[in-house]
Amino acid sequence: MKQKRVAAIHDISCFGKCSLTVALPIISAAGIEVSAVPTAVLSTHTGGFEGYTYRDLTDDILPIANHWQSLDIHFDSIYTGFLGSFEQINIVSEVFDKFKTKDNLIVVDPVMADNGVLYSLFSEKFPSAMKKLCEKADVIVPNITEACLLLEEPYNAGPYTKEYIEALLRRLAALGPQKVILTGVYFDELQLGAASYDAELDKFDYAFSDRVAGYFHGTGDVFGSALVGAILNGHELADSIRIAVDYTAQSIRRTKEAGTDIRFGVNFEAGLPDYIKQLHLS
Ligand code: PXL
Repeated sequence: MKQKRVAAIHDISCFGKCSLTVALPIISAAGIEVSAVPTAVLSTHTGGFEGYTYRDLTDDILPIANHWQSLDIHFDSIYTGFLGSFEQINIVSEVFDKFKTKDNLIVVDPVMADNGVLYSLFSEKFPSAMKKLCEKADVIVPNITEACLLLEEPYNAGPYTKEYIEALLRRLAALGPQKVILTGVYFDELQLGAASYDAELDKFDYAFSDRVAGYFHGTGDVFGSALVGAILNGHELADSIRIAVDYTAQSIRRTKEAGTDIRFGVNFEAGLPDYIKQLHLS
């Protein structure tokens, strides 16, 4: 069987386990080749550390893509996450145009906010640019805060109802993507998880896990990467969100039990053998 290949377009936060340092190991463990486009190099991610370095690599993105195009390299998926500026969003949109085919998957995680708050790095106008990028995607993976920003509506802290979640999913799909996966979904205080909508099948699915109290950094990227690995291995959306929710929740539980600083990221590494098993790769 031909090995699948993903282009992962994210920053490298050298310390703190998120973006490329999460996407590379998880998607590789799923048996998929990962080509990396680093959009910036930071000493740490921006979630709770002071004085981090930030080297912008915006000017390198198109030359990398152009070189790959000259080599006739194709991708089964392009997976984007944290993008640092409007210019990067526009350039990534151009990269989509270069590599989109009728059967590959553009996956956009519109990383920009959480818990009702836009990350401090971004201006109020950033969500409308991210919305344009989402319109070009086949799959989007927002959390509820990002979903509300994309739909230009006030944040709702929850707990949610099925009607609310399904209305959000339908409206997000109406922006363009055929598949929408919403994270941070909960109907009561006991469980937390994800909901998905496949517009072509008009089908909703849910996956939950017991809630672990606290906020753990990088979990959106762990979830997104595990999801990309599952989808590209041919799993249905319902199965893919269950695999990604279980893997992320286990990573959080392990980290909580170890008492690790929540800024340092979660221990996703110890769960890789089980993730591979869930994908039926071993
Ligand atoms: O995990 C999302 C993320 C990725 N990259 C950087 C970040 C964040 C979230 O804060 O700061 C640099």
